[in-house]
Amino acid sequence: MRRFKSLLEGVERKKNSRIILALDVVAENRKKIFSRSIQILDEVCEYICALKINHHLVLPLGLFNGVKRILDRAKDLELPAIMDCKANDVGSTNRIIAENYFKAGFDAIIANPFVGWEDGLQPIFEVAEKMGRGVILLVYMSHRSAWEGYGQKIYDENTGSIKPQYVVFAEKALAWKADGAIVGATYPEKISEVHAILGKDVPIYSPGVGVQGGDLERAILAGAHYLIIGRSIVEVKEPAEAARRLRDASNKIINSIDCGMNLGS
Ligand code: NUP
Repeated sequence: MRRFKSLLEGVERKKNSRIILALDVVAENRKKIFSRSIQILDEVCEYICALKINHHLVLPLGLFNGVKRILDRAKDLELPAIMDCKANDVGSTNRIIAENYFKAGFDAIIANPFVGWEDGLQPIFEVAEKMGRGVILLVYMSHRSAWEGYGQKIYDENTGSIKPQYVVFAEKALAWKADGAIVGATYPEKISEVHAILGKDVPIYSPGVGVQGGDLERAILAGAHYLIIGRSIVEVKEPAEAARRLRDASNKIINSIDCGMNLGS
Protein backbone atom coordinates (compact mmCIF):
# COMPACT_ATOMS: atom_id res chain seq x y z
CA MET A 1 0.00 0.00 0.00
CA ARG A 2 1.22 3.53 -0.78
CA ARG A 3 1.23 5.54 2.41
CA PHE A 4 2.84 8.78 1.26
CA LYS A 5 -0.34 10.84 0.88
CA SER A 6 -1.51 10.10 4.42
CA LEU A 7 2.04 10.43 5.81
CA LEU A 8 2.28 13.96 4.42
CA GLU A 9 -1.25 14.87 5.55
CA GLY A 10 -0.26 13.83 9.09
CA VAL A 11 2.86 16.02 9.10
CA GLU A 12 0.92 18.89 7.51
CA ARG A 13 -1.58 18.77 10.39
CA LYS A 14 1.10 18.43 13.05
CA LYS A 15 3.23 21.28 11.68
CA ASN A 16 0.28 23.37 10.53
CA SER A 17 2.19 24.00 7.30
CA ARG A 18 1.76 23.22 3.62
CA ILE A 19 5.19 24.56 2.66
CA ILE A 20 7.58 22.07 1.06
CA LEU A 21 11.18 23.23 1.12
CA ALA A 22 13.08 22.82 -2.18
CA LEU A 23 16.52 22.38 -0.65
CA ASP A 24 18.36 23.63 -3.74
CA VAL A 25 21.65 24.64 -2.17
CA VAL A 26 24.40 25.95 -4.43
CA ALA A 27 27.89 26.50 -2.97
CA GLU A 28 31.52 26.39 -4.11
CA ASN A 29 32.31 22.88 -2.88
CA ARG A 30 30.66 19.66 -1.68
CA LYS A 31 31.52 20.22 1.96
CA LYS A 32 29.79 23.61 1.95
CA ILE A 33 26.78 22.28 0.02
CA PHE A 34 26.36 19.55 2.64
CA SER A 35 26.84 21.71 5.75
CA ARG A 36 24.63 24.52 4.41
CA SER A 37 21.89 22.00 3.54
CA ILE A 38 21.87 20.59 7.07
CA GLN A 39 21.98 24.08 8.55
CA ILE A 40 18.99 25.33 6.50
CA LEU A 41 17.03 22.15 7.22
CA ASP A 42 17.57 22.54 10.97
CA GLU A 43 16.66 26.23 10.85
CA VAL A 44 13.42 25.89 8.88
CA CYS A 45 12.15 22.47 9.98
CA GLU A 46 9.52 23.96 12.28
CA TYR A 47 7.81 25.80 9.40
CA ILE A 48 7.67 23.15 6.67
CA CYS A 49 5.86 19.84 6.16
CA ALA A 50 8.39 18.15 3.84
CA LEU A 51 11.55 18.70 1.87
CA LYS A 52 12.22 18.18 -1.80
CA ILE A 53 15.69 17.41 -3.12
CA ASN A 54 16.86 17.95 -6.67
CA HIS A 55 20.03 17.46 -8.72
CA HIS A 56 21.56 20.45 -6.90
CA LEU A 57 22.41 18.00 -4.10
CA VAL A 58 22.37 14.54 -5.71
CA LEU A 59 24.95 15.38 -8.41
CA PRO A 60 27.68 16.88 -6.21
CA LEU A 61 27.04 14.80 -3.07
CA GLY A 62 26.05 11.44 -4.52
CA LEU A 63 23.14 9.41 -3.23
CA PHE A 64 24.12 6.81 -0.62
CA ASN A 65 27.19 8.52 0.86
CA GLY A 66 25.94 12.10 0.63
CA VAL A 67 22.23 12.85 0.22
CA LYS A 68 21.33 9.86 2.40
CA ARG A 69 22.89 11.66 5.38
CA ILE A 70 20.59 14.65 4.72
CA LEU A 71 17.65 12.23 4.50
CA ASP A 72 18.69 10.70 7.84
CA ARG A 73 18.59 14.20 9.37
CA ALA A 74 15.15 14.77 7.80
CA LYS A 75 13.98 11.47 9.35
CA ASP A 76 15.21 12.67 12.79
CA LEU A 77 13.15 15.82 12.22
CA GLU A 78 10.16 13.70 11.10
CA LEU A 79 10.05 15.37 7.70
CA PRO A 80 9.08 13.33 4.60
CA ALA A 81 11.44 13.72 1.62
CA ILE A 82 10.60 13.89 -2.08
CA MET A 83 13.15 13.27 -4.86
CA ASP A 84 12.62 15.60 -7.80
CA CYS A 85 14.22 13.32 -10.41
CA LYS A 86 11.37 13.78 -12.93
CA ALA A 87 11.80 10.11 -13.93
CA ASN A 88 11.30 9.96 -17.65
CA ASP A 89 12.84 6.80 -19.12
CA VAL A 90 11.92 3.31 -20.28
CA GLY A 91 10.34 1.08 -17.65
CA SER A 92 13.40 -1.03 -16.76
CA THR A 93 15.47 2.09 -16.11
CA ASN A 94 12.61 3.80 -14.27
CA ARG A 95 12.44 0.78 -11.96
CA ILE A 96 16.14 1.18 -11.05
CA ILE A 97 15.70 4.94 -10.50
CA ALA A 98 12.76 4.36 -8.12
CA GLU A 99 14.42 1.47 -6.23
CA ASN A 100 17.59 3.45 -5.60
CA TYR A 101 15.90 6.65 -4.42
CA PHE A 102 13.49 4.70 -2.20
CA LYS A 103 16.33 2.56 -0.77
CA ALA A 104 18.24 5.73 0.06
CA GLY A 105 15.23 6.86 2.12
CA PHE A 106 13.09 9.05 -0.13
CA ASP A 107 9.37 8.84 0.64
CA ALA A 108 8.23 9.83 -2.86
CA ILE A 109 9.61 10.63 -6.30
CA ILE A 110 8.45 12.92 -9.06
CA ALA A 111 7.87 11.34 -12.48
CA ASN A 112 7.00 12.56 -15.95
CA PRO A 113 3.82 11.09 -17.50
CA PHE A 114 5.06 11.86 -21.03
CA VAL A 115 6.59 8.35 -21.14
CA GLY A 116 3.21 6.67 -20.65
CA TRP A 117 2.18 3.66 -18.56
CA GLU A 118 3.18 0.32 -20.06
CA ASP A 119 6.97 -0.08 -19.99
CA GLY A 120 7.05 3.57 -18.84
CA LEU A 121 5.84 4.65 -15.41
CA GLN A 122 4.10 1.38 -14.47
CA PRO A 123 7.28 -0.08 -12.86
CA ILE A 124 7.68 3.07 -10.73
CA PHE A 125 4.14 2.74 -9.41
CA GLU A 126 4.77 -0.98 -8.75
CA VAL A 127 7.97 -0.30 -6.77
CA ALA A 128 6.23 2.51 -4.86
CA GLU A 129 3.35 0.20 -4.01
CA LYS A 130 5.70 -2.56 -2.83
CA MET A 131 7.84 -0.23 -0.73
CA GLY A 132 4.97 1.92 0.60
CA ARG A 133 6.19 5.13 -1.07
CA GLY A 134 4.63 7.82 -3.26
CA VAL A 135 4.64 8.98 -6.89
CA ILE A 136 3.95 12.59 -7.86
CA LEU A 137 3.32 13.40 -11.54
CA LEU A 138 4.24 16.50 -13.51
CA VAL A 139 1.02 17.90 -14.97
CA TYR A 140 1.93 21.49 -15.96
CA MET A 141 5.38 22.84 -15.20
CA SER A 142 6.07 26.34 -13.93
CA HIS A 143 8.59 27.62 -16.48
CA ARG A 144 7.86 29.94 -19.38
CA SER A 145 7.95 27.38 -22.21
CA ALA A 146 5.78 24.84 -20.36
CA TRP A 147 3.07 25.42 -22.99
CA GLU A 148 5.28 23.86 -25.69
CA GLY A 149 4.85 20.38 -24.18
CA TYR A 150 2.29 20.43 -21.37
CA GLY A 151 0.04 22.88 -23.23
CA GLN A 152 -0.06 21.20 -26.63
CA LYS A 153 -3.39 19.89 -27.93
CA ILE A 154 -3.85 16.13 -28.07
CA TYR A 155 -6.10 14.40 -30.59
CA ASP A 156 -7.66 11.18 -29.27
CA GLU A 157 -8.13 8.83 -32.24
CA ASN A 158 -10.62 6.64 -30.37
CA THR A 159 -13.05 9.38 -29.40
CA GLY A 160 -12.16 12.14 -31.86
CA SER A 161 -11.82 14.57 -28.94
CA ILE A 162 -9.11 17.21 -28.69
CA LYS A 163 -7.76 18.00 -25.23
CA PRO A 164 -4.78 19.90 -23.82
CA GLN A 165 -1.90 17.66 -22.79
CA TYR A 166 -2.11 18.76 -19.13
CA VAL A 167 -5.80 17.76 -18.95
CA VAL A 168 -4.85 14.29 -20.19
CA PHE A 169 -2.03 14.16 -17.61
CA ALA A 170 -4.43 15.20 -14.83
CA GLU A 171 -6.79 12.40 -15.91
CA LYS A 172 -3.86 9.97 -15.84
CA ALA A 173 -2.90 11.17 -12.34
CA LEU A 174 -6.42 10.18 -11.22
CA ALA A 175 -6.51 6.90 -13.13
CA TRP A 176 -3.04 5.84 -11.96
CA LYS A 177 -3.81 6.89 -8.37
CA ALA A 178 -0.85 9.25 -8.14
CA ASP A 179 -0.10 10.75 -4.73
CA GLY A 180 0.14 14.25 -6.15
CA ALA A 181 0.18 16.39 -9.29
CA ILE A 182 2.60 19.23 -10.00
CA VAL A 183 1.13 22.40 -11.50
CA GLY A 184 3.18 25.62 -11.58
CA ALA A 185 2.11 28.48 -9.33
CA THR A 186 2.94 30.69 -12.32
CA TYR A 187 -0.23 29.40 -14.04
CA PRO A 188 -3.09 29.76 -11.53
CA GLU A 189 -5.68 29.29 -14.28
CA LYS A 190 -4.15 25.87 -15.02
CA ILE A 191 -4.25 25.03 -11.29
CA SER A 192 -8.02 25.78 -11.28
CA GLU A 193 -8.62 23.60 -14.32
CA VAL A 194 -6.56 20.70 -12.95
CA HIS A 195 -8.14 21.06 -9.51
CA ALA A 196 -11.60 20.70 -11.10
CA ILE A 197 -10.46 17.33 -12.50
CA LEU A 198 -8.59 16.02 -9.45
CA GLY A 199 -10.79 17.31 -6.60
CA LYS A 200 -9.52 16.04 -3.27
CA ASP A 201 -8.27 12.70 -4.63
CA VAL A 202 -4.92 13.98 -5.88
CA PRO A 203 -3.46 17.06 -4.14
CA ILE A 204 -1.78 19.73 -6.25
CA TYR A 205 1.86 20.55 -5.48
CA SER A 206 2.77 23.97 -6.78
CA PRO A 207 6.32 25.19 -7.41
CA GLY A 208 7.14 28.65 -8.79
CA VAL A 209 6.13 30.99 -5.95
CA GLY A 210 8.62 33.85 -5.53
CA VAL A 211 11.64 33.93 -7.83
CA GLN A 212 9.76 32.40 -10.80
CA GLY A 213 7.00 35.00 -10.40
CA GLY A 214 4.18 32.86 -9.01
CA ASP A 215 1.88 34.39 -6.40
CA LEU A 216 1.18 32.44 -3.22
CA GLU A 217 -2.37 33.71 -2.76
CA ARG A 218 -3.47 33.17 -6.36
CA ALA A 219 -2.02 29.65 -6.37
CA ILE A 220 -3.82 28.64 -3.15
CA LEU A 221 -7.12 30.26 -4.16
CA ALA A 222 -6.91 28.36 -7.47
CA GLY A 223 -6.57 25.03 -5.64
CA ALA A 224 -2.88 24.42 -4.90
CA HIS A 225 -2.56 22.32 -1.76
CA TYR A 226 1.22 22.24 -1.19
CA LEU A 227 3.62 25.05 -2.11
CA ILE A 228 7.12 23.96 -3.16
CA ILE A 229 9.48 26.84 -2.43
CA GLY A 230 13.24 26.98 -2.93
CA ARG A 231 15.25 30.14 -3.53
CA SER A 232 12.88 32.46 -1.60
CA ILE A 233 13.92 30.47 1.50
CA VAL A 234 17.31 28.96 0.67
CA GLU A 235 18.97 32.02 -0.82
CA VAL A 236 17.92 34.70 1.65
CA LYS A 237 19.79 35.93 4.71
CA GLU A 238 17.35 34.46 7.21
CA PRO A 239 15.80 31.25 5.81
CA ALA A 240 13.83 30.53 8.99
CA GLU A 241 12.21 33.95 8.96
CA ALA A 242 11.35 33.58 5.25
CA ALA A 243 9.87 30.09 5.81
CA ARG A 244 7.86 31.31 8.81
CA ARG A 245 6.46 34.24 6.81
CA LEU A 246 5.51 31.98 3.88
CA ARG A 247 3.85 29.48 6.22
CA ASP A 248 1.89 32.22 8.01
CA ALA A 249 0.86 33.90 4.75
CA SER A 250 -0.35 30.59 3.29
CA ASN A 251 -2.23 29.64 6.47
CA LYS A 252 -3.97 33.01 6.47
CA ILE A 253 -5.25 32.40 2.94
CA ILE A 254 -6.23 28.78 3.71
CA ASN A 255 -8.11 29.91 6.84
CA SER A 256 -9.93 32.63 4.91
CA ILE A 257 -11.09 30.00 2.39
CA ASP A 258 -12.26 27.71 5.23
CA CYS A 259 -14.12 30.59 6.92
CA GLY A 260 -15.75 31.56 3.62
CA MET A 261 -16.92 28.00 3.17
CA ASN A 262 -18.27 27.82 6.72
CA LEU A 263 -20.23 31.02 6.16
CA GLY A 264 -21.53 29.60 2.90
CA SER A 265 -20.04 32.40 0.79
O1 NUP B 1 7.28 22.72 -12.79
C1 NUP B 1 8.17 22.66 -11.97
N1 NUP B 1 8.78 23.80 -11.56
C2 NUP B 1 9.80 23.80 -10.64
O2 NUP B 1 10.31 24.89 -10.32
C3 NUP B 1 8.57 21.45 -11.38
C4 NUP B 1 9.59 21.43 -10.44
N2 NUP B 1 9.93 20.29 -9.90
N3 NUP B 1 10.21 22.62 -10.09
C5 NUP B 1 11.29 22.57 -9.06
O3 NUP B 1 10.81 23.25 -7.89
C6 NUP B 1 12.58 23.28 -9.47
O4 NUP B 1 13.46 22.41 -10.13
C7 NUP B 1 13.11 23.71 -8.10
O5 NUP B 1 13.76 22.61 -7.47
C8 NUP B 1 11.85 24.05 -7.32
C9 NUP B 1 11.43 25.50 -7.33
O6 NUP B 1 12.43 26.31 -6.77
P1 NUP B 1 12.34 27.93 -6.69
O7 NUP B 1 11.97 28.44 -8.03
O8 NUP B 1 11.32 28.26 -5.63
O9 NUP B 1 13.73 28.32 -6.27
